[in-house]
Amino acid sequence: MTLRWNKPNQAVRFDVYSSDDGDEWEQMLDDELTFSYDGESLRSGARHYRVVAIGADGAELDAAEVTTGGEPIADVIAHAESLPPEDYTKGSHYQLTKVLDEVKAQLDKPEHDEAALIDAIYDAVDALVSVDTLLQEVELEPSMVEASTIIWPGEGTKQENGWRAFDDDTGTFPDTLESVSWIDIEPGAERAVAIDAVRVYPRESHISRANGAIFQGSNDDGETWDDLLTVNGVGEARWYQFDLEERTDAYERLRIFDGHNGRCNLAEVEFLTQVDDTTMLTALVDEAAAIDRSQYTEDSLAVLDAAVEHGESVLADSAATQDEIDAASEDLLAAIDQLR
Ligand SMILES: [Ca+2]
Ligand SMILES: [Ca+2]
Repeated sequence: MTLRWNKPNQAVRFDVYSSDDGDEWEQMLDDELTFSYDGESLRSGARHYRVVAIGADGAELDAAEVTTGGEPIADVIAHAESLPPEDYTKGSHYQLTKVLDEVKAQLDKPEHDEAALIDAIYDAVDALVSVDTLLQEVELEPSMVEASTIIWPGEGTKQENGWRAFDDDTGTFPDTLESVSWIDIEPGAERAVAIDAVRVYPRESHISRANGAIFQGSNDDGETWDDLLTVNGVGEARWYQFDLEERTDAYERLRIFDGHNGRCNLAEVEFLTQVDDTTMLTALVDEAAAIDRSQYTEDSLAVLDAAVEHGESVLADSAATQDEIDAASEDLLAAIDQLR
């Protein structure tokens, strides 16, 4: 919240006061030549401000008051509900939906603390975790990487040249001998992995050479290549992340193809793959463990226990797919709902 005002003629200094109730005032600025004041943004309720203009002789020339307020709770709820679930981990978004359900239930009661409910929503929104936290760098080894030529002007090996894009040093970069060149990455059939995003750091002295590099994948030993991404928009010496529109196939071979005389000058490259999202299932297992069992029937607890046991086995299974994880979450959610 920023308060701004104009300078009346003859005013040389300003005082600013704030108050929660309009009766008791606290001085925030004392005799300052400024035309704005940064106050704390309010989540709920109201706060009053009073700006006093002072003349050269120290006399009060003019004063004005304003009242600021937080958003109405309906707007806070609407904003929280408008956040796209796919941008966040399933578990963190589930916690937000639970808070919103609870807030709406409370709002129906005559004696509710609206400020506390608004705080609870803000806290749950703050606690959302970006889905980007599930992106993991694909681990490569020097033996998996090879450039199409040795290092310009005629040094090292093709492997050493290619590895310069993966050596975790933004000061080193592949530099090929030819205007059409490439870097091959061969994770192999067993380690073939689907790609969700690519991060790139350009060569600092030749930044624009990164633009035009084409990331490709092949599953027929390099006979044919699928284009996955063309780098563009790189203009500074920093990391750029390119999120692919959809997850690629799992490729046994990847290639960074440079047909624009950029000499494969990418100082660093990271292939990112999204790991399965177990946050919702984990949250539900924790929620089930915290349930007061004395409140429920043995039959309904038996259903819950079976769903928890299955959920824990899915969490422990490193080969479990996202569909299996989601199905276990739904079962567990239903088992919690059916408690009687
Ligand atoms: Ca790296
Ligand atoms: Ca490097």
